[in-house]
Amino acid sequence: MAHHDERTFVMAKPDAVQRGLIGEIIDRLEGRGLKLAGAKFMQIDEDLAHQHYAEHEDKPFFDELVGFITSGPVMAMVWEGADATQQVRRMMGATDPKEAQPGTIRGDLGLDLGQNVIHGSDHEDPGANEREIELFFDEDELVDWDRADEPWVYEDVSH
Ligand code: D4T
Repeated sequence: MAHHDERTFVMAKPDAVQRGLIGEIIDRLEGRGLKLAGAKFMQIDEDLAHQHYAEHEDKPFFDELVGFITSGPVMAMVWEGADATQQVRRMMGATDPKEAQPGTIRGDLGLDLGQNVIHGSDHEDPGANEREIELFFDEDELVDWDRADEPWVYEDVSH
């Protein structure tokens, strides 16, 4: 099962929460066959926002970014599955929803770069998924379980 247990950090951003899109986001990831390993409905404070977006500290949009991500509650989640990090990024679509393909989460649900619905760990940044999970979750907040339909998602899991 080892190759099915990659974990990635996903967040329904404040715009998604305010627009009632938490369920739709979960629905898409769950329907794909990914497994929810942790979830936390929470308010991000200034300090956590700075840590999460540390790589953007010098960018002109940094203050706006921190203001947005702390502007209301978010749904922080950990999802698990084969190639989970890259597959979630593909499902999210391009960073700017105006450029994101129809069929992707941002391409179907957003129109503005500054309010782009969802965050997922960058698969091109090695270790980003584990770093972000650690930033938002204690290990004992993550649940290790088997989804009943795993044999129907992965052909090498026996029935
Ligand atoms: P996140 O990190 O939110 O999942 O988005 P991406 O990984 O797809 O994109 P990113 O790190 O390059 O950007 C982080 C975040 O900043 C916002 N943003 C970005 C912005 O408001 N103005 C900008 O010019 C850019 C490039 C959108 C996502």
